Amino acid sequence: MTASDSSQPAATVALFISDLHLQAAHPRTTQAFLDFLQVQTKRVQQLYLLGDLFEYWAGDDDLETPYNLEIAEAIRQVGAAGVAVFWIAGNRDFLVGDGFAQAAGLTMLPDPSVITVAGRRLAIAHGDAQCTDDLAYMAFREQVRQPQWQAQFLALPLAQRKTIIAGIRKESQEGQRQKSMEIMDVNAEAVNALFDATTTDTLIHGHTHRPARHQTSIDGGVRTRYVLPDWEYDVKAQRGGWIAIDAEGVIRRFGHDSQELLD
Ligand code: LP5
Ligand code: MN
Repeated sequence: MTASDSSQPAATVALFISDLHLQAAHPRTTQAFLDFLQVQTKRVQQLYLLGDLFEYWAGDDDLETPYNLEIAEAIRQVGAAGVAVFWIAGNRDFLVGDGFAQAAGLTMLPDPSVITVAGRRLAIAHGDAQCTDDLAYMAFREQVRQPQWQAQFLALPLAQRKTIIAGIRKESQEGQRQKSMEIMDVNAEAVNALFDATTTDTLIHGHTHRPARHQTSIDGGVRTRYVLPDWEYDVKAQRGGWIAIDAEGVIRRFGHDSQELLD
């Protein structure tokens, strides 16, 4: 009997999560993440963290905060158990550097990256770079992604960096109230440009907090864009979940309650 004849789904090979926005003030979300690592990563080969794992990252010297060290250590244990862990930075945690990567035992990847899982070639990204209609954000991103600018910021005392980040978060939240949902979503042309540049027809990304599977017909085929959910377990209407690829290359979406989302 071949695997496809079996009534059991094929084994999960790779898992994808993003936008957990982990912070000590959200203990249930933190616990949901730790449970996910314990339960779901058993027997998988790869775990992909696609950005905004942390509420914010002020620099690798913030590993002195016990909470951050606990998260890094939990990820390191997944790697030590034989899972290859990969990281794409989000707009909240792009200041993660080699210090954190080493503490968490993970490999940092560029945004976007092309990977092959179960013989299936696909692109992965955080998703913020495709929000090209959000001109204020694009200008902000352009500035803060410059290495020279980051070096200057990282030279400031940690406490001062955290104060500045708190100010930007406030600006960001206030700014988003003025922005339409369309402006804060990915731009279709930017997504197509990513598909063209990577010569892929499947993309997994986060950032927009609008979990979905979008299919678009193009000449000679279909392009599929999977969007990951953000995680929030410290509220009544909980959110969360992940994407899994099995040994046959089948992609599945799961919700905050670990139930498969059928669409
Ligand atoms: O994060 P999210 O999803 O809420 O919103 C994003 C965009 N906002 C951001 C900002 C981050 O939330 C906060 C940065 C985290 C830490 C980074 C490390 C250190 C950087 C140091 C910089 C000095 O990414 C938001 C998008 C939204 O996604 C949807 O795509 O709209 O974009 C913005 O809000 C950008 C604003 O439009 C422009 C930002 C103005 C910043 C003004 C600086 C004020 C300084 C105050 C200092 C006290
Ligand atoms: Mn984001």
